[in-house]
Amino acid sequence: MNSEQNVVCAKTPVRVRNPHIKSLSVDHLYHIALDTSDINKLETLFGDVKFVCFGGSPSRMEGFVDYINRELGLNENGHCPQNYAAGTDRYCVYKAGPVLSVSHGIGMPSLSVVFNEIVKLMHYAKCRDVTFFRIGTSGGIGVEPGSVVLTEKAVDGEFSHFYKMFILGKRVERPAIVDEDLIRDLEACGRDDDDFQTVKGTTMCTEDFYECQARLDGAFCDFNEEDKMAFMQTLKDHNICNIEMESLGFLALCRHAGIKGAVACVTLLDRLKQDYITVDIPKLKLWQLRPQMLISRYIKKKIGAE
Ligand code: R2B
Ligand code: URA
Repeated sequence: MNSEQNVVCAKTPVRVRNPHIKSLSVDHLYHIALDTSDINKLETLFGDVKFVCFGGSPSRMEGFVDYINRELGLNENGHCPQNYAAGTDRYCVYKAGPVLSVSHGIGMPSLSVVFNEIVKLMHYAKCRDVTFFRIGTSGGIGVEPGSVVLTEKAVDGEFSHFYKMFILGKRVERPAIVDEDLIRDLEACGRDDDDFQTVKGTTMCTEDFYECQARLDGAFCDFNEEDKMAFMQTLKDHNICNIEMESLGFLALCRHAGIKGAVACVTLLDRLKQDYITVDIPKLKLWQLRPQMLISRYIKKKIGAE
């Protein structure tokens, strides 16, 4: 890549792939309770965002913004972080310096709604060079519980890496392509003295937590332990090392939006051994910090705050 191309890449704006947007007098980002009636305000508030970190639960993402504030030496007065989406209880949006911390709820439909609105927000705020992360939880397959898995490949329940949607009655498939450089850089953020391992692997992304993840403890189940273990072996044969519910949509949407993205999830249990999550709350809180630590180290490296 020559230096001119480098300069172009270094100023990549967030684009919205929708020609109709231009004709809206006010765009209502309904599920995050923001709108474009004062577009300058959006730029002032969010124009410096470089990293958007998504995670399932609002309280975890509030905790994450506190953590980033501490790591970057911001908010020294200890003010409560402001939830910019406080006008709704659908999602939360917090900010710490160049980092936006956003909840996405459970599953790809919920993720996709907030993803659309955050991409538009980044566009209206004239953000440039933005990287998206999903920082989440998952069930491991033969991986020590508490490990962090960086998704090298995301597949659905049929081992396909295409995120499928129905648009105007037609099936649309968008590939989930991982940014290998970003994964390599994140892997390099793991340290020898970490008390957990960081591994790269294939993630299976499902439509449901129970039957689709081969659990025997949901309200419905038409298979037995033997069937489940045979399926777990099939997952191992496909090099799948964790299961969760958003990676495929997240990575496909990042690629479709032209935004660099990666998924880092801690494993809460080993699905070869159990279905229910038994880790106690204090340990769960520590484990949930692990992918946050990796992303925070990456962010600090990128902004030269180390
Ligand atoms: C991981 O955990 C959630 C289900 O408990 C889901 O959002 C996911 O991907
Ligand atoms: N999240 C999931 O989707 N599955 C698990 O087993 C644990 C967390």
